[in-house]
Amino acid sequence: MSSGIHLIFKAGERFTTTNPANGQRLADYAIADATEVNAAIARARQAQQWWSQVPLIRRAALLRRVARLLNESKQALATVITGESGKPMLEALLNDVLVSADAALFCATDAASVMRSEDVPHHNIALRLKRGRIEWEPLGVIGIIAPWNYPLSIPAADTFAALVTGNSVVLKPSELTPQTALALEQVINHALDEEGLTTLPRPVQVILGLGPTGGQLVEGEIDKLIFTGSVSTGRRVAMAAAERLLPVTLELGGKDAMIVLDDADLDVATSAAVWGSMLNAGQTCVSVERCYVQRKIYSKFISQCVQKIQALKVGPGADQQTDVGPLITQRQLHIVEQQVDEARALGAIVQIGGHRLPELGENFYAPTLVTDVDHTMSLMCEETFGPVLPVTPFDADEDAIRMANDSDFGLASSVWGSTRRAEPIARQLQAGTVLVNDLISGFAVAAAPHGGVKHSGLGRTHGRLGLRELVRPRYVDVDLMPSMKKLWWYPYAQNFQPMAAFVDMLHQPGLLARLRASLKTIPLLLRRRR
Ligand code: TXE
Repeated sequence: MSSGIHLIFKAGERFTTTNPANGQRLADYAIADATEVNAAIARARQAQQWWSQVPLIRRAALLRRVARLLNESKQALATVITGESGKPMLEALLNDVLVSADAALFCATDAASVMRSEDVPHHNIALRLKRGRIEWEPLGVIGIIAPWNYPLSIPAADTFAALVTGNSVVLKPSELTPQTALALEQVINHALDEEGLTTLPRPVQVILGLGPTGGQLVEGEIDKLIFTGSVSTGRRVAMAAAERLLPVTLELGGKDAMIVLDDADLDVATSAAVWGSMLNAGQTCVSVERCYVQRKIYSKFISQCVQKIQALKVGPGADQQTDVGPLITQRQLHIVEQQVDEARALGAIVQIGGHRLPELGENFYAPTLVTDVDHTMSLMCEETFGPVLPVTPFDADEDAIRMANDSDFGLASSVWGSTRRAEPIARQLQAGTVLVNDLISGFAVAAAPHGGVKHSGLGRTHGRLGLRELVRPRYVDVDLMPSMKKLWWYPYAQNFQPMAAFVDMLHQPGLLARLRASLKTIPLLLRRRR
């Protein structure tokens, strides 16, 4: 094997999923081994042959059906998502089902403009008798490796973009949320049936397994990979992909900064900070991971946030009263706990929370606000992915910009205050998305690109830019004078001077000089005629 990814599974092994809220076993699944992964890729390759021949208008119609089916099955889907991921049902409904349905509709309406071929003008007079066009064609088989935090909307948006552009997909979901991916596959297959597109194999193949199954997908004969997950796994995946020059899009999380200026609406900004840091128990890549508040409003900001955190209802996501659910796994809880404990040991003050909630279940962690933090603490540098809001004051606007940019990550950030002040600050932040007086919602704008800078990743998903990453240009050039030999072909003898005059004719300053030069090209034309 060429990469550093080592396969550790054996044929016949299985894995089990559990409900993060109560630890109950949900289901178990067979792990796809190398043979099965390659068979899925082969099926996707075969499917792509017929799927890419389906006219774009029908592919778009399919995605409209998918949007309708997602809406019709929203309750059932939200139940599956909450069962596997632990998030509150309302979040599953909005941030997974609705975002996915919006993505399907976006692809259905906007793909035509992305796939439309473009005329290429020929400025050089010698090339005028030609017609050039850029045509866009699908890449082939797209491998998608998806995480567990948005188990429907992340793989769904990528899958829809791949399908509408004529690609097929092999999807490897997180081992923590396979049922959600199978439900997505079912919705797509149902829509294909309704649309009368019953040819086998299907254009979306789902393979289940742990990391090594994803590793096998990267090693397989796919044409592009979209990976969403941790920086460390993303780096390994990119190294394996580089071995075979496989193009990759990487979405690797963030350490998203929120800057609150002293002219911000305090009530709105504190509600935003609490929601932005606690949504999905903090397991959101475009969340609030660090908060910088201007000193004049700092103490009021802290006391309002603490009050609002106190009012949050923590519990199982299936309970409609719940605001904050459990963390996905014990492993995730350990990361959060370690970062908070380390910050505390280094002098940070936990204003509220900072402990587990064992009375609710083993994966629950209390919504937490930490002050007196600095950039020597992992809580301020590494992705926490937990219900923790670290807040620190700043004096001048430049200080906030400097601290926000002092990070290896650059996925999303937000600035709060008068637009007059906030917008210029937003433009100086190193991040793929910057929102002014809002947060996270950029992910829900189906037409907006999603992706980061620095260690947050490479490339973009979502929107027209995301669609563009799934097609390749082919330049097609047609000569309209097929019986004419070109002036610049052999033989070269005696052609240098007239050709130099030709270059002058095009590029020498001054009309007269260019006219003079054009006369010197006449021998070239006469010679060619003979
Ligand atoms: O991610 P992994 P994990 C961050 C977050 C979290 C940390 C770890 O900080 O605490 O990552 O989460 C598959 N080859 N994010 O362990 O390992 C794996 O099966 C190919 C940010 O869940 O990156 C799963 O499908 N694939 C993030 C996917 O990669 C491999 C979302 C993600 O798993 C593989 C999730 C391998 N060698 C976590 N090893 C975001 N960007 O939003 C694992 N996988």
